[in-house]
Amino acid sequence: MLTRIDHIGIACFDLDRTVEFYRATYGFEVFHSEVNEEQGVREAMLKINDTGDGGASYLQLLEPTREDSTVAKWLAKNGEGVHHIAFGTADVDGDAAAIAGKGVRVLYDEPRRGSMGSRITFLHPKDCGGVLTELVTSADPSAH
Ligand code: CMX
Ligand code: CO
Repeated sequence: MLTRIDHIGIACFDLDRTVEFYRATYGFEVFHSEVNEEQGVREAMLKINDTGDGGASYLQLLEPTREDSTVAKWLAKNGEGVHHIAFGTADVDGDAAAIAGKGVRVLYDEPRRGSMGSRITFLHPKDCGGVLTELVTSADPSAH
């Protein structure tokens, strides 16, 4: 069951400049940052709020680390902006299978590693009304 908005992914050309915009404009601080080479991104997670199921909601600011990454390709076509939304679930495997059964393409056979040790998969934007949609199971069991 999808229980919350885990994060909104925002693509940018310059992560440090974008982090500074969110700090100076809204007062949001970086909760966590990492490089995910498999996804081809350098990212910063800004925690916006804790949620009733013990989880949290974040903004995920994404800068590509290589030209052939999905985010680099998207930025070249669209410029900076909202790249994807992510729903939180205790069971990414079960929810992905159930959604695939409804005819929506799930992009990975098995969930991959996401921010903070989470397990993630994606649904194809062309099957989701133009919205690239991610499913996330947090590494922290108290988040569910
Ligand atoms: N949102 C909405 N539509 C998108 C999109 C996005 N983020 N990315 C691509 N599309 C659309 C394109 O506009 C294009 O539509 P048209 O054919 O109408 O022009 C179509 O999907 C195909 O796009 P493409 O540019 O040819 O790109 P690919 O098919 O090579 O890749 C996708 C698209 C979704 C399979 C790829 O971006 C992907 O695998 N994404 C999942 C992984 C990811 O995004 N990782 C980065 C974030 C990591 C994280 O969150 O931790
Ligand atoms: Co994401």
